[in-house]
Amino acid sequence: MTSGDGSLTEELDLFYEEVRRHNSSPLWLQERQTVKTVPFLWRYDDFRPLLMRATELVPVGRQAERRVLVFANPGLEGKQSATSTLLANLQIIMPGEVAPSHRHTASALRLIVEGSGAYTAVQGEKSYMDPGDFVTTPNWTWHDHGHEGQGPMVWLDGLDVPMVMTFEAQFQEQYSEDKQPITKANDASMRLFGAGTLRPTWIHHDSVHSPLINYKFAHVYDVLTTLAKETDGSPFDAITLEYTNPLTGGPALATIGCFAQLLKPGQHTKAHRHTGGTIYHVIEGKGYSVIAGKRFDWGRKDTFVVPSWAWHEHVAEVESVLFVYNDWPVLQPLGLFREEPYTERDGHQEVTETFVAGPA
Ligand code: 1HN
Repeated sequence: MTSGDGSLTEELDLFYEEVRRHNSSPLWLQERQTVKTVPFLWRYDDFRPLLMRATELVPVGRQAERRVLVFANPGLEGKQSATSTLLANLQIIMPGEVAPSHRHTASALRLIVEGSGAYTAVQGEKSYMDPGDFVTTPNWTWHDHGHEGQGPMVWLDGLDVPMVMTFEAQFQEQYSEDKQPITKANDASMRLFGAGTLRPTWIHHDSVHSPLINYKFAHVYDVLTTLAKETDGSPFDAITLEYTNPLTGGPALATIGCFAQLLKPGQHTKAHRHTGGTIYHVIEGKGYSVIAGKRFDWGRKDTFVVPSWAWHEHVAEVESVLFVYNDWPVLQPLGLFREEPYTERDGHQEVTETFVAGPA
């Protein structure tokens, strides 16, 4: 029945062509969905010179509202994002510059990398930022940045832009002036809500996000190191603290889970995997992570990605503090969060490859 098979193939081709003309596609021919995000690392030493060159070539203003270099995961061709749902960028601002006020439905966080004297203003409140500070810009809040100090100021931006774009819920508005009016005392939210266990009863905060703008690193580091005297934390995640909304105990940002992780000198966590592509930024320290069998050496200010469902474990050569963020607040209530420990080889992966950082 050779000729019969031939005509069947021809008939199938004709059928597929007709289905395509109907703007449709047969499910049985579609590629099975797999994780496209790859483990990757961007070294700060490679990016600092690029950021400095950008300060000479590109002024911040209404043309380039933010001087930002976006980390593009090579597994996510054309998407220009660190994971499928989150952005990780480095932003640089120089003394005297103002990144003009706007608001958008994407939520943002800043993790300060270098410098001082710059502020972020959010909804009428200014907060000056120092290295290691975690600063929130919840969705649809007016925000602008300005630098009143000396020397370059750099931070890591984390945003849920790809998630918001997937939902096609992107809105953006410019403020009528570069700077929004300041209507509150600097860091007013820190005094009102920073105590965490004591809630100001006369304030009604009508938002799914934390009312706190700046979670100062000095406090976070103090809590981490105090706990480190008593515990190693989780075998998989060491001492990890979540940045929470003090009014609910939930995540600081409704769409982005944010954490600070302390690894003691010599600490080697056990491997596990979970859904939720995760971005790690090294606030301080030195060590390496094994991600899907590949070794990623990291140092201060480097940023790396652990894709969803990738085995990962961390090794600190000296005391290390990592800032960690992912999309768990969206996955969890939808029943999409899963987690699994690595049970072979006493919980440690075999290292089969070493990642070489730097330009292609
Ligand atoms: C944004 O508004 C900022 O406000 C930084 O600093 C990075 C990346 C994509 C979209 C909006 C900022 C951004 C951004």
